[in-house]
Amino acid sequence: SVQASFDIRDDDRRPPVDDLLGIVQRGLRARPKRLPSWLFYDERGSQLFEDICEQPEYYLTRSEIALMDTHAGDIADVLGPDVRLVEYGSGNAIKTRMLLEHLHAPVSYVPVEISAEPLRNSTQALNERFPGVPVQALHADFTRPLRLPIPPRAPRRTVIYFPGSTIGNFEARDAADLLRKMRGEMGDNGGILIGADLKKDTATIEAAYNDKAGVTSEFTLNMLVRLNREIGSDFDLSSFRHRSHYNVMAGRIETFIVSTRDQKVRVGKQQVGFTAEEAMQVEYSCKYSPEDFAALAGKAGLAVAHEWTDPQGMFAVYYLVR
Ligand code: AVJ
Repeated sequence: SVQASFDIRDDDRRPPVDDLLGIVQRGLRARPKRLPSWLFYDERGSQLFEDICEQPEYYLTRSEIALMDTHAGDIADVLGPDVRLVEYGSGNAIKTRMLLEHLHAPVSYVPVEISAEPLRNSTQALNERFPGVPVQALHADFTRPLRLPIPPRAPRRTVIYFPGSTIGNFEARDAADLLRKMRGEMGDNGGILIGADLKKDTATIEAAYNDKAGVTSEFTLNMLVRLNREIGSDFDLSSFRHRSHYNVMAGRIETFIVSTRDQKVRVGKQQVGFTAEEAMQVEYSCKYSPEDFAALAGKAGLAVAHEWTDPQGMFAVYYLVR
């Protein structure tokens, strides 16, 4: 019988998160002020993101799952047998399970994740569900060069899986850089299986980032809760609000934390001033038409070999090759 096996390796070159104060102070000196969106994902923020995925307005997750439900078999046929599957981020792994269920004799599954706890949980769950697939988890920042673990046997190809439209959080230049990095890691015969939200009417997109129940608003403001706890700042939660709007020209959701009054906030030893209605930028979620996405891939030296959409045409998954 096949031995269940999983192992979690630490990449010692992960950037230390202990310079949180420095990162935040730098962002608050910028004009306009801006903070990086990865700051959303502390434990509470990760839970709130999962709650967002359940909101009726947030169509992205449901659409990508519907897409996998319809096309996972076809996708597995395109990837072919003996694939090493490297996933950027390890999320809650529903889509990964749908893919692994159809893959033909996968060589290994390599989740790459910067947060230790989610990585441990998803690694264990996947190993229980697919005891025949060796899991070689990598605790690392996927935006940096990766040292992939040696596979248990020679794969026919390495496929990097990047679902969830996480690529949308990167501005055009950074998105192309990340794809180019993946291109190097997958090798000549490899590929990238990547999910990206499609452009559509403004009302549908804006509703997804302004749900009626206010979960997205809480998710956004939780960033300040986190900073108050972790760097000892004193953001007054009742004096800031969430704002997300769709910039049609740029093709992206732009999310801000808006100060509702003139105020000063202590951040470390500094006092940071906010004027009434001042907007601090915290997230972009870029939307791509299939043509936009092919152009982005082209900038990274990649071509779209296949594309799939869900039955309602809300979301797309692309297979990119050299
Ligand atoms: C996890 C980056 C895909 O941009 O849609 C959801 C994060 N932010 N609601 C997205 C998010 C606000 C999400 N991604």
